Amino acid sequence: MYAWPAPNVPALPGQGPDLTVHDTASGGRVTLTPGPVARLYVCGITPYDATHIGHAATYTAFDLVQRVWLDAGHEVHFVQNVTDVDDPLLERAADTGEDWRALAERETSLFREDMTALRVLPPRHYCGAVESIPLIIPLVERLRSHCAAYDLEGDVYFSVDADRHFGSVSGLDAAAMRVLSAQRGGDPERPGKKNPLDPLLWRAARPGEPSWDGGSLGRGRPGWHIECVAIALEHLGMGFDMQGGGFDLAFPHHEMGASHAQVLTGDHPYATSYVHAGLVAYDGEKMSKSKGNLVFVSALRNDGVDPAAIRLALLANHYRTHWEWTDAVLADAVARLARWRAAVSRPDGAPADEVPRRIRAALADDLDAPSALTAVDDWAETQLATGGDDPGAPGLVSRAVDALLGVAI
Ligand code: 5CA
Ligand code: ZN
Repeated sequence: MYAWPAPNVPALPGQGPDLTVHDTASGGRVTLTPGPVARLYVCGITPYDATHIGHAATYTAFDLVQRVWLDAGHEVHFVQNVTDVDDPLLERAADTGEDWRALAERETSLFREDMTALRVLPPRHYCGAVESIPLIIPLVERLRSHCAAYDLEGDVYFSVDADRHFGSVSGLDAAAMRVLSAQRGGDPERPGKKNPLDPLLWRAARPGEPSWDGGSLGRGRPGWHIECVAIALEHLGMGFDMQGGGFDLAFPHHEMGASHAQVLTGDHPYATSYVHAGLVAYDGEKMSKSKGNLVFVSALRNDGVDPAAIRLALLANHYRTHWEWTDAVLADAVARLARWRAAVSRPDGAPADEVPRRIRAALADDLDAPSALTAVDDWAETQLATGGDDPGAPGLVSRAVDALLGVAI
C-alpha cells in the first residue's frame, strides 16, 4: 500500500558519526556499522484506533534512527507493516458493527496524516498483512516441510523448539515467556500444543471471520509474527540492521519473528539489533487501545496544537524510558518551540558551529534526544540574551534541528 509524503531533509555540512544503540538481544550497547544501505524494519500499527501519543513516541524514536543514518552518509531502506487483519481489529469491528476493512482503512489513513504532520520519514515499502498473504502462505508451507510447524484442529502452529536460538532476543526464561505470551496474543493454555509457547502461523477459517484460500493450509488467515517476517524477508532479507518497536514487542513478537526467519533460512541472526522504545503512560497506566486511556495525535492537532510542539514533547523524553504524558509535558514543548523560533528569527547570530556537532553526538549516543534539545536550548539562550555577529548561525541551527530532529522551526 502507499505510505505518506516524505518531508524535506536539509543537507548539513560534514557527516555525523555511526549510531550506538541499546540492543535488547545482547542486553548492551552496540555500535552499528551498516553498509551503504542501512536496513530498518519498524513494526506498524494495528489500525483499529488512531495514532495515540505512545505510537507517536515509538515512531518518532525510529525516525531519529533514519535521520542519524542519513546524516552518517547511508541510504536507508525502511520497511513497515500494517496489521490490517488480526483479532483486536476484528473484535473492535464486531463491537461497533463497522466493516473491518473500512475500520482499517480509516485508521490507516489517519495514521498517515499523523505521521506526515509529525514529519516522520515514510517507509520505502509500507505493506499490509492482507496484501502480503501470498508471501506468507509459502513460508508457512516451508516451515511445515521443515517439520517446524504442526497442525492442531486445522490451525497451524510454529514449533519454537525447532530454533536453537529461540530465546536469544528477549533473554527471558520459559516461565516469564509463558506469562507474557498469555498477555500478548498467545494461547499457552490451549491443549494439544507441543510447547505452550508455540505461536499460530495460520488460523483456520472460523464462522463470521474473514478468511483466504491458503492452498495446502486450507482457508484461514495469517498469524501475527509470520506477517512481519514475510514482509521483512521479502524487502530486506536476513541480517538487516535493526528491528524496532515498542518495548511490548520484544516478547513474543520479535522473539517469534526471529525464530521463524532463522528456521526458514538456516541463518542467524534475523536482525543485527533489536531496539525497543519505552511505553508512554497516561493517567498512571500504559497508554493502550485496550485500556482506552488514550491521547490522540489527531485530537491534539484538531485542538490547534502545532505538530512540531507534539514532536518536541516526545523528544524531551529519552526513547528508552517509560514516561507519562501530561499537560505540563506539552506546555513545556510549546514554550520551547516558541523560544527556538524567536531565536532563529533574529537577523544576527550567536556562533552555532557547536550546535550540529552536539546534536549529532547526542543522537549517535543511543538516541539521546533530550541532550540534543539541551544543545539547542543553550544556543537559543545565548542568542536571545546577547545575539552575535554570525548571520549564518540561525539558518544553520534551523537546518540542523530540521534534518536531525525533524522539527521545522
Ligand atoms: N501491529 C503490531 C506490530 S506488528 C502492533 O503492535 N500494533 S500496535 O498498534 O499495537 O502498536 C504499534 C507500535 O506502537 C508498536 O511498536 C507498539 O509497541 C507501540 N506502542 C503501543 N502502545 C505504546 C505506548 N503506550 N507507548 C509507546 N509505544 C507504544
Ligand atoms: Zn510486527
